[in-house]
Amino acid sequence: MAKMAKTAKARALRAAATPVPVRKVTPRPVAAGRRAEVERTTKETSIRVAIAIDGTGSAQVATGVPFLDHMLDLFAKHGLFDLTVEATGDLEIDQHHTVEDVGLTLGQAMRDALGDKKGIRRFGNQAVPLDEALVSVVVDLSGRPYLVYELDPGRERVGDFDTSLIHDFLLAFVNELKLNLHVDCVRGRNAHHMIEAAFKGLGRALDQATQLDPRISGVMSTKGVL
Ligand SMILES: [Mn+2]
Repeated sequence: MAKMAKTAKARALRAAATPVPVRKVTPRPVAAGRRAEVERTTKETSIRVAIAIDGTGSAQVATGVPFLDHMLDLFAKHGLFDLTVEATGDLEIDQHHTVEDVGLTLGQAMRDALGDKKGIRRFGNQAVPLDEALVSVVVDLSGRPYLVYELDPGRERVGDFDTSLIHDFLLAFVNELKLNLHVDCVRGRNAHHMIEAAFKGLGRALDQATQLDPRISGVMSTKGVL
C-alpha cells in the first residue's frame, strides 16, 4: 500500500514537473454580424429578406409560391444560412414578378451581408445528385455578374409552377449579388429533381465561396478588389 502511494505521488510530481503541451485550438473564423436585411416594395411586390451567412440552415420562407419556398428552404439548409423571406406579390397576374423580385432581394441581402468580401474563399463548386438527376453548380463571387444556365427541365410546369421562372430568379440573384454562376445539368429526367439539385448545389457552392479562410489577407484577388 505504502509503495503504491509513493509511486502515485512520484508520478504526480513528475506530471507536475513536465510542461503539458498546450494544444492551440484555432477557432473557426466567423466575422461578427455577417448578416443583412433588405426590404423592397414596388407596385408589383413587397419583399423582406433577412440572411445570416454564418448560420445553421434554419429557414422561414413564405413567398406565396410553394415551389419557390421549397427551393429556398433547400438553399438555406444546404448553405447553412439562416434565412427569412416574406413576400407578397401580384400572384393574381402570375408568379413572375414575385419569383424574380425574391431573387433580386435575396441577391441584395447576400451582397450586403458579405460586405467587402475580405477573407472569403470566393469560389465554390458542388455537384449534386438527386436520384437520376445530376447538376453541377460553380460560383465565383467575383463582382462580375454572369449567369450560364444549362438546365432544361423538359417540361413547362412542376405542379402550378412555371419552370422557366427559375432562370429569371437566378438572373436577378446573380445581377444583384454580382456573382458568376454556372448551372449545368449533367443529366436528369424529372424536372423537380433537376431544379432541386440545382438549389442544393447553389447553397453548398455559396457556402464554400463565403467561408472565411484565415490564410487570406484582404480579398482573394490580385486586383485587390472583389
Ligand atoms: Mn422536393
